[in-house]
Amino acid sequence: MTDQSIVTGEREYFNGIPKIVFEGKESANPLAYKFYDENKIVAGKTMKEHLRFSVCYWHTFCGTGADPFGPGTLKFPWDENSDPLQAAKDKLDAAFELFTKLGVPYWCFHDRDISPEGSSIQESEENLNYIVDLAKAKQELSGVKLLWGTANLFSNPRYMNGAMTNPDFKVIAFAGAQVKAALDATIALGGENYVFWGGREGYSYLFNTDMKKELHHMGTFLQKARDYARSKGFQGTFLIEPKPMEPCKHQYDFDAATVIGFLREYGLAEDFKLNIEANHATLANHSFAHELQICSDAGLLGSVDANRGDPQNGWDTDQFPTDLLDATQAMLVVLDNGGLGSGGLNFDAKVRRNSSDVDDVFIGHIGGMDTFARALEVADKIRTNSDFCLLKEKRYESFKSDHGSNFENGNLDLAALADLAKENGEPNQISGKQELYENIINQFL
Ligand code: XLS
Ligand code: CA
Ligand code: CA
Repeated sequence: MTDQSIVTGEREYFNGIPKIVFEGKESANPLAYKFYDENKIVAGKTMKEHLRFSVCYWHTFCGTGADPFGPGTLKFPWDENSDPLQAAKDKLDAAFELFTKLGVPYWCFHDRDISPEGSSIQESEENLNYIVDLAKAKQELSGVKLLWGTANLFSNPRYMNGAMTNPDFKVIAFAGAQVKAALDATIALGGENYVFWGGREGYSYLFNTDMKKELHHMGTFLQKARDYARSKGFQGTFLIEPKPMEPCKHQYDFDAATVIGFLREYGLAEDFKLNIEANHATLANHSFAHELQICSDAGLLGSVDANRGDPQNGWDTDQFPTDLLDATQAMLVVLDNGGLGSGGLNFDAKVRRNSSDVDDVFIGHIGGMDTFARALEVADKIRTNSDFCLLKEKRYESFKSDHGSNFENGNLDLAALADLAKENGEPNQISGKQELYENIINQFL
């Protein structure tokens, strides 16, 4: 047995694809990193430590490219076995082959990605536990770790009206069983985070929906999920992933600001942070960096789903991130935040429906990893070799004066402000210098 097959099993699924290594910018090899050199030190840490890359299970091993106009185009050899549990086992072999060949430190999954739903809750739990045991052994052999686990509370038709926010209590109880098992699985695999993305938590029609009640149910459900996981020893971070629409017309976790308000209202902000997906940010008419900044300012930046949308359309295309400017702006916020903590950069991204070669999924991940490796270096240079940070600091320097700092600390009342205005007279214009900031970023790209 080779080193690889000890981790992955006897069969090679990504035939002929070698372990991907760093070859540098001049390399013409599509199956090599041009910028991601995992041991390279940037801003005091290795690239691997900064970027904490993760592969998602659902797009890469479950998404065959089906769309409303036609079936999947990607034929996965791990789906061939007619026994669903054997197929799940084969898929796990393929997954660890890809993780280890790419050299990513993390992976993440939904319960139903890794194991089939059974005909009863008990059977589903047995299936999940069976695969979790196998995954645990593979994690130990390979050193690949779990960034986060989650439960798929949106695909099964029972969740057509939502899970945690379903108008029927029986469905909420079902969701409870599923989340309990997914939390147990995440804990068993040493997951560093647990994600709640509000799949069908939202509404399609306002006038058949009691929004207030549904939001209260969601807050209560999340409190109980937290309490359960903590009682079982989970020390990781819970994450909520905002998205404004799709599948619902209106999703309750619309954007970062909405979610932060919700977490504070329900006493969840001590245990929960946010998982920001780039494509969801743009669907909410925000930039990726804006959403990260909102979280960072609240001390709630948890993790990132690194992908991109298509500027010409309005749905979640989940493309691999290749836009260097966008990634650099994101990394400026991440570096300012002091890193990602227990989060990571998870590629919630899929190859296009017509990218049907076996190497395409590798090329997609390599491109995403190189983009963020480059963005990390560029952002670090902007921060350390230019006036970029200083410019912003200077913009607010009037708050360092006695009066400015008194105001900031809440020690100046409105009448005192008015007196100071009379004393100071008309303020001088101070330029915002936007073009200068933009030029500095471009200079380092
Ligand atoms: C869907 C979401 C989903 C979450 C995990 O749009 O991105 O994949 O990341 O449930
Ligand atoms: Ca996502
Ligand atoms: Ca998405």
